[in-house]
Amino acid sequence: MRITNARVIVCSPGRNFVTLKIETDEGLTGIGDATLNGRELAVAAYLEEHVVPCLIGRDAHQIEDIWQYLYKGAYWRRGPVTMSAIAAVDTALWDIKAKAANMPLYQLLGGKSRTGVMVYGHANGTDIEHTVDEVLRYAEQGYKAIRAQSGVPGLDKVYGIGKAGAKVYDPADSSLPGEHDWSTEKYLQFVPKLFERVREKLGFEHHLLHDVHHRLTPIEAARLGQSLEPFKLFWIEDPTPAENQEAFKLIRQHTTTPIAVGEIFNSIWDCKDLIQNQLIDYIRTTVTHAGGITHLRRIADLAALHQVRTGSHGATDLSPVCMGAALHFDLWVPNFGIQEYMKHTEETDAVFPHAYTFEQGMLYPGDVPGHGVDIDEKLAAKYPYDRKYLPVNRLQHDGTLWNW
Ligand code: CS2
Ligand code: MG
Repeated sequence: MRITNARVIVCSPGRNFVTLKIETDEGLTGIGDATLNGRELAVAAYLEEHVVPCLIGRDAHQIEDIWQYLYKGAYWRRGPVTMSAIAAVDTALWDIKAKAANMPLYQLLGGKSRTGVMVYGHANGTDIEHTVDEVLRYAEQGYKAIRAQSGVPGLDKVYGIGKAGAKVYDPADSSLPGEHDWSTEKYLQFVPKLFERVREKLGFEHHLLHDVHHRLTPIEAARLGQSLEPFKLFWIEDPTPAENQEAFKLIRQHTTTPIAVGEIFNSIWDCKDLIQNQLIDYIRTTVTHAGGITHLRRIADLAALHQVRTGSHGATDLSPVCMGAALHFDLWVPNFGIQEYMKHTEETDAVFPHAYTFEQGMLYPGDVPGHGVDIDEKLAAKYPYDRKYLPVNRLQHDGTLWNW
């Protein structure tokens, strides 16, 4: 089966998405997500200018060879742009192979290891009581695991909290990078109070999660982890930037609160030391940003050796194509932990019709051949690209640029 054509489709049904569609001489097509929030067109150009010409005429069945060809063949290995582009090709080819086999993708990976995929939803509130209400609302909807983020007293804008009245939190909301302010002192004082109150109202039946979004130093993260121990969190996420993997040793020496890292990683090399030294408990790399199903599988297998489980990033800036592929992966992967799930808008769901469904805190990928997600190209064409940036973060007391 030969690849005859590959096209990049950029659309913005509420937010920007980059999709690669591969066509074959047997009439089978497959799609992959290549969305890199805030830098979308870099990946679109990488695909159009440098990858697509190399795909035409290749055997669509040779997924591994094509992966190696694009990875080693670029010479310039790794990086989010390269790896998102490779991921889109890889995901589209797995989609095609599964359609050719007339099977849902999870069957090709090795079949089901579980009945469904446990997901966590996002409860975001402007203050403690608002956040508690949101957590309870998610619990009522059947979620077994809930991430809680709250506005911090004295801080104007923080990660996870949308504009007043916004139904869904979307950080990439302005035509130039927006500015948030930050105070580690205010945050560290506040977060234990938040989780104390959430546990008081919710009890201990549900899993609770929290995203620190790279804002603390290792010793501050250690202190946060320690202060949250009574509230038995499922994880704290990205407690400190992870370019320096060694930094996590210090956090580990001080706390038993589980740690999750990886949404901005793009290869096994970014997580190798964290995994091998058991410095984290969950690896959050995605199909889209970490080289597709082929590479994610390699990361998960390394993680399994060290009892690290998966917890893939699933924010709405990853398209439904990523979510569909991730769910097949999650259903199979032996060391599955949890999957992040934020509902896409109705506009996005209409552009990307999909087979996955939600019920009682679980997602199910469905049983149609392939990964079960399609793109309505006519509808997509009605939503042209709309440049948007992620925010930056500055220290409140003197304006120093901090980690967002
Ligand atoms: C986040 C994301 O979902 C998460 O855990 O950290 O919301 C992240 O900020 C965005 O995906 C950035 O594009
Ligand atoms: Mg995160």
